[in-house]
Amino acid sequence: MKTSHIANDLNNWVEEIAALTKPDAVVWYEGDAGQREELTVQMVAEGKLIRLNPAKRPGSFLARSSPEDVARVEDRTFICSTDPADAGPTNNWRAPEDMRRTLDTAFEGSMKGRTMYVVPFALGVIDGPLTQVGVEITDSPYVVLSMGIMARLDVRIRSLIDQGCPWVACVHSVGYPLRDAAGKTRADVAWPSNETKYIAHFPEARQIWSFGSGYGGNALLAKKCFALRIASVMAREEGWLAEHMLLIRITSPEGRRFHVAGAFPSACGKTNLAMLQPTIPGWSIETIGDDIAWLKPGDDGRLWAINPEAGFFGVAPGTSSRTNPVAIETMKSNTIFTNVALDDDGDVWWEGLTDIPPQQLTDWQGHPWDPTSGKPAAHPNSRFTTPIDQCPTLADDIDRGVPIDAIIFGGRRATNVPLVAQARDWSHGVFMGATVSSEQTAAAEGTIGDLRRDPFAMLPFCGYNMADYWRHWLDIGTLLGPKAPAVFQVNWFRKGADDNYLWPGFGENARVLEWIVRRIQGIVSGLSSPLGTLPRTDDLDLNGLDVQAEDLTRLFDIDFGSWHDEARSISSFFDGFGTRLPTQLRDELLLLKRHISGSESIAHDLTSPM
Ligand code: OXD
Ligand code: MN
Repeated sequence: MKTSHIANDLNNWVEEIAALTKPDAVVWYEGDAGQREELTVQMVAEGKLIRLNPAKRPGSFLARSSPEDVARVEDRTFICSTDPADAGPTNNWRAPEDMRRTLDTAFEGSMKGRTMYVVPFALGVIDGPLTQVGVEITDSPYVVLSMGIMARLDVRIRSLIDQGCPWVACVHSVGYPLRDAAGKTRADVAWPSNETKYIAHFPEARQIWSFGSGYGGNALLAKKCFALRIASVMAREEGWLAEHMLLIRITSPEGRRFHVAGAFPSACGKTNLAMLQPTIPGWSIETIGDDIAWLKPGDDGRLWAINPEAGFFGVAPGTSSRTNPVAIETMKSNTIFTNVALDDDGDVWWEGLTDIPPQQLTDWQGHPWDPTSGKPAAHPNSRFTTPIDQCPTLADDIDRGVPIDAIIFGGRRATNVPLVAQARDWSHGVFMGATVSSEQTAAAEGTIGDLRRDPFAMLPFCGYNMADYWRHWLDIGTLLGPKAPAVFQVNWFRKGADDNYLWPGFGENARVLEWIVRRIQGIVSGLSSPLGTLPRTDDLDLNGLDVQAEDLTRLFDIDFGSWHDEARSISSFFDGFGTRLPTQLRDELLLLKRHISGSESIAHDLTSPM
């Protein structure tokens, strides 16, 4: 068998992958609760899962990964398009034939001594307007259980495929066979993985091959690999958008509903925003999704969106009943925790969950935790994997999608970027998205604190040339015309001279969302600035909020000197895309440069609300 096989017939494909990887058994896993229970019992017996105290955390488990397999591996993530230019300068490209040869060798016998699971899944509800299906083959029971939470498993998917429904073939192996070619056996370990890792995408063949890692972002192939990288390619061809965006419904005190999609780089509080509890009276927020949105122009000319996922794979540290009570409620049961600490009551803990850690803790690697060691008890990228239907703020009536009123771009910026600004128009909005940048966190590699440009929060997730992706966004805007959503940029993370955050964040971010909604309605005016339309401070509801006047000023301050540097950095970032960069984005940059070098005042009143 060769990996170049284009998957058509599901059963043949399963046989071919089994012939390549040589598992001891092949098991179909289609969401049966009894089978799930059996698998957890087996994994507990094998030391691969720890059952948490059922009185405290029913139906929940802790998994501990090997210390080398704790995050996405961007330098081992490949886009294997025929033409390297189609992968573009922001992706690692490998020639498809080279990568297939490499994978043939890596996967040869990689499942010896193991069970190969076949997991058909849907992204979106079966029969939903934007739903796609796929099949993941994996030798990791942890992946099987997690896929059962994150995607929709259903026996009907197999028949859909048999009837000709297109599907994405996803092959995953932890790369730790229990028998080698000579027949020599070795014992299993709690978290098998391989030093060598490949997360390979074949956009033209619509295939994903992942080897060597069990970590969610590398191994739950429905998520980043399919729902973003492969789906972004499908979306461009088919006229829709696959985005790294949360989705929420905001209801105003008058009972009007607004739907907002938001792109934020990894670990910028996206899950918190998706589950935000407004502090301002009369407003409510319902959750639709916390990580990925698929959006498509509808028959009515508006942009409609779904969350293709069925669960949350959230970062645990920092999540508490103060920062995100909804997430805490959601993960009370039926949750798989990975790399968090364990208390002596059989429950979980992580930094930030409580101010004072419990007396006795076992750290994420299974050792007694010494609070004076300076090491965290939970890994900074430790996770909870939990079903979305346990979320108390989950919106109902969303299976057919929701019409999007606003798109928000955010990043983690200590300086320069104001608390909120509205794009002048769609092109300016695409420019805002294309220039999103964030200080690094633990979800990806890189030096923590470094600034990285993360256009549309899609830098590690766009399956094709980023410049073509921007063009696609511009084209979608042209198609939507006046029905296009309004576009905003936000930054909850701006700091003052004393290094403290200027804005309280969390539930108080509803005050910014309120302004956004009032802008959409056209009932508040703004101040035009080189960075877009800023709020007049009088229009922000700051009742009951302890923000000093000078901090408020700093939140919207535009330092022309820093913006000269920022424009230079954007310019060199854009240069990397050569002639594929859409001219509209070059024009936006020129406009920015002109605005910041002009003698105009920083902000001036807009006479009319819009
Ligand atoms: C995630 C990420 O895990 O964006 O959602 O890295
Ligand atoms: Mn994400």
